[in-house]
Amino acid sequence: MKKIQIVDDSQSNIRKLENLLNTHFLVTVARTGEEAVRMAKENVPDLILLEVALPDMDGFETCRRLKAQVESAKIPVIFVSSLKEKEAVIKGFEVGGQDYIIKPFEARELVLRMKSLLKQESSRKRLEQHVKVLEEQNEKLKGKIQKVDRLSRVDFLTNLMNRRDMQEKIRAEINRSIRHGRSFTLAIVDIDFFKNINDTYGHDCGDHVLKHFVSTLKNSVRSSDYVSRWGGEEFLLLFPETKLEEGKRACEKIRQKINESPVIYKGMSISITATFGISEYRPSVRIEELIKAADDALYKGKKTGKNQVVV
Ligand code: GH3
Ligand code: MG
Ligand code: MG
Ligand code: MG
Repeated sequence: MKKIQIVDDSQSNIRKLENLLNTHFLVTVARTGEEAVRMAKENVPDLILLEVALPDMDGFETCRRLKAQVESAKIPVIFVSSLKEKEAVIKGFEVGGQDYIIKPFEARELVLRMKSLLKQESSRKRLEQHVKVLEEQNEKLKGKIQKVDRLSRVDFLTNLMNRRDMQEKIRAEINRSIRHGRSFTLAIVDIDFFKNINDTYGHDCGDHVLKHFVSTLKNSVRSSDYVSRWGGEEFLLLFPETKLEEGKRACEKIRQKINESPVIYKGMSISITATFGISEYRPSVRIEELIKAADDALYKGKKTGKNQVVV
């Protein structure tokens, strides 16, 4: 049953309305404007029948307050008043009323107007609910998309950014260099004789070595540098705003650190080395050329003894 709040201080009016509405609605009564505002907040009726002439504040002021209070802001208000001047009717709508009925009113007309407003209000609430559900679904989807996006950028074994994400990073770095006229350096690092490790100690050990290698890499670069898994046992390092010589020094430091930190696996100590190929970004060089230059340097390093940094 819909809840109707009558706001009136005349006992005969109240009785008349109650008799008319009691069978179809749950009726409550407020006798002053103040009481109406308080009851609407606590009870939240579906519709308010508001007399304009009230003992404390008039119905217009009461309506203003009802509309300014969150709990009652959306409750439809029908003014029921003996004021039949146009100005009064206009004011009723201006303060936020949904309808205005002039006394003496036709009982059937009042009930029909009430039903029409209640129906509108029900559809509005349904729509509001629907929008809420859609918004919630939207939020969930956004979360899922973010997760998928993250998964598509992160390497599962090492938690590093993967090749795809690094390629975007390099492109962004190229654009930054073009804007600011600064260069940057990248290096491709490849673990030496890694196949031997897998063949000798097994694939799990290989995985363990990769993770250890990655933590050495991450601990050796600056927080502004980027480390990615480029392929199986190949990693691409990006040094923003770094010239070739500086990048070379950084790689040399990392190379030594790798050399000096053997991997412990099941009580065994396994020494590893890595070869670095580096290239510096130069204006108007394309990403493919930049990466190929590092790759060529790496190849040269592998051909000429490994465990070195080659430009
Ligand atoms: P080089 O010194 O010339 O770099 O030789 P290499 O043996 O390191 O390189 P090669 O390219 O011949 O072999 C790389 C091996 O890395 C082959 C592949 O099975 C292994 N590998 C690639 N990804 C993974 C991985 O995720 N885990 C393990 N355990 N091995 C991997
Ligand atoms: Mg190889
Ligand atoms: Mg290798
Ligand atoms: Mg390789």
